[in-house]
Amino acid sequence: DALHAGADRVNALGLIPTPETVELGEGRLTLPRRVTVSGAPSAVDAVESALGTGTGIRLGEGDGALLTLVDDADIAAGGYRLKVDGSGIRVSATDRDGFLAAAHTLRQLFPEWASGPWPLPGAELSLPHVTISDAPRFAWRGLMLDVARHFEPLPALYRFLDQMAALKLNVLHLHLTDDQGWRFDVKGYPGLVRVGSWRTDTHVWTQKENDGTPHGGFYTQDQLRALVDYAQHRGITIVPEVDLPGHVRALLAAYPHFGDPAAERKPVATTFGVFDEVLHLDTDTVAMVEEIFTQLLDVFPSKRIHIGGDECPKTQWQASAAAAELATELGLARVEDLQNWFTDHMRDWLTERGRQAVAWDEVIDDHESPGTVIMSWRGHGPGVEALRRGQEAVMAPWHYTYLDQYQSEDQREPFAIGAFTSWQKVLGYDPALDVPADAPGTLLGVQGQLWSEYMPTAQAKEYMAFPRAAAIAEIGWAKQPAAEDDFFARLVVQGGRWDAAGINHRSVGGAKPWQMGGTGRLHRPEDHGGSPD
Ligand code: NAG
Repeated sequence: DALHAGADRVNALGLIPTPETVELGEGRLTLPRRVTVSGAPSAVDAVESALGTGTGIRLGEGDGALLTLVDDADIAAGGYRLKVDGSGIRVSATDRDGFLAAAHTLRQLFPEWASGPWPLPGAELSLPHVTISDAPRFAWRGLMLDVARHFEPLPALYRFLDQMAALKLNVLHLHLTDDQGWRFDVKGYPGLVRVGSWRTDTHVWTQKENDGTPHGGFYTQDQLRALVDYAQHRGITIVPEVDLPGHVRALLAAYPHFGDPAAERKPVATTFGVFDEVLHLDTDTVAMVEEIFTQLLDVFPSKRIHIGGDECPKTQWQASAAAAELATELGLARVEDLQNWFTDHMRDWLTERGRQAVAWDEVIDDHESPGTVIMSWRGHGPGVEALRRGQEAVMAPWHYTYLDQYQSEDQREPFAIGAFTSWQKVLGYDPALDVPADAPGTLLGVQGQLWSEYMPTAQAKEYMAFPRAAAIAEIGWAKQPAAEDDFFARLVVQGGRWDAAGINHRSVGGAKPWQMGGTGRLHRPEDHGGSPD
């Protein structure tokens, strides 16, 4: 019973992801708004940025530091030790990520309002006496945001990064291009955004017709550089994706000559699904692709760069004399191998520039592409296979990590893509399941996917992201699986933090009436359970 009461007290702190060990004392430490600090400037900078504006805390030099930041080479990469007692706060870590993580834990130990954008005047700021020791399980704890199907305005992206950092999520995979929109401005190819970033309207599945409303938007390279900077400062790597050689209707709407020479020109797609139109991979097209990636590398310093590779139908190539000729020239046995050739070409091209290709798992169907990081989405199996072959893998199986699926079976949920993935289901997923101990590859981590076909606004994306992103963070960070009721208790507290920050999360107590589909086009149809595609 005493054990249980202890666990309840720790759960009530609402720490997410769950730290390795937490020893909770009895007293509390009350802090002034100006906290004296000692430590290396980089550590101080990390802690200050992560504490956020909501606490109202400013760090400064002075006698008798209340906050002591210590460099300790014995602590694991990204990990930290944290002690709060009557005399102050002591944080040890060995790198910037560790100090950032410690500060985010500290922030969660403050009252919920401290997670908001501004301090509560006059309110007391205090912390429980506690000793925490912590380190991440995986290096890649990601979320993918699809800004192609529905454009995400920049301020919403910044808010998103803040929320990721608070949960110790450290990779934002930005899906920048797709059939329905091209969001990355490329010099020398102005049509990509002038034509490719807009569509005339959007298909509304529930009404079986288009909505008559144009949709679009794109980012300039400087806007993205600023975003990358902001993310980097918070320990988050932005991995950009330009999805090729399929999912290219937006590109081909602007530059049809990079597609099948015999195909007719089509507009940016206004419906969703998989389209036959793919790149015709001749020298001109490959030169264009390389130019796009040259500029992409210039904006995104991330070592890992996503080249797409999913859902590339081979029908156009199979019917094309030009594609057959190309395949012969390249010495390929089958015209279908053009995609494999392209994957390896881009992998080598990136390697020569000190980067590394990431691709969706289709690229290892009947093919080896050593050195390419495999993002396992069609299930858990392709990732395990990649690890057996000695490749690196990120687990992103749709059953467990696709956050575009319904999060409850309530018929009033806002319309979603089909299947059902609750936070409990995410929490129950082990990214390392069935990975043989002697598999030569490296399991980098796990990632949640926010495909945005049916998330027209930033609010809608937040609703689908939270709380499930917290479960992604948990399985990516914690070495021990969390019990559902413990995590539930923590999520209740976390919900208060999201409220303070104005995040449109789905409360664990159930969606608010105004978050339900309500009337009209976002209402989930009675009979809807299967995939709309
Ligand atoms: C897949 C597609 C994606 C789509 C999503 C919807 C991948 C890698 N590809 O069909 O374009 O938005 O599922 O859940 O997921």
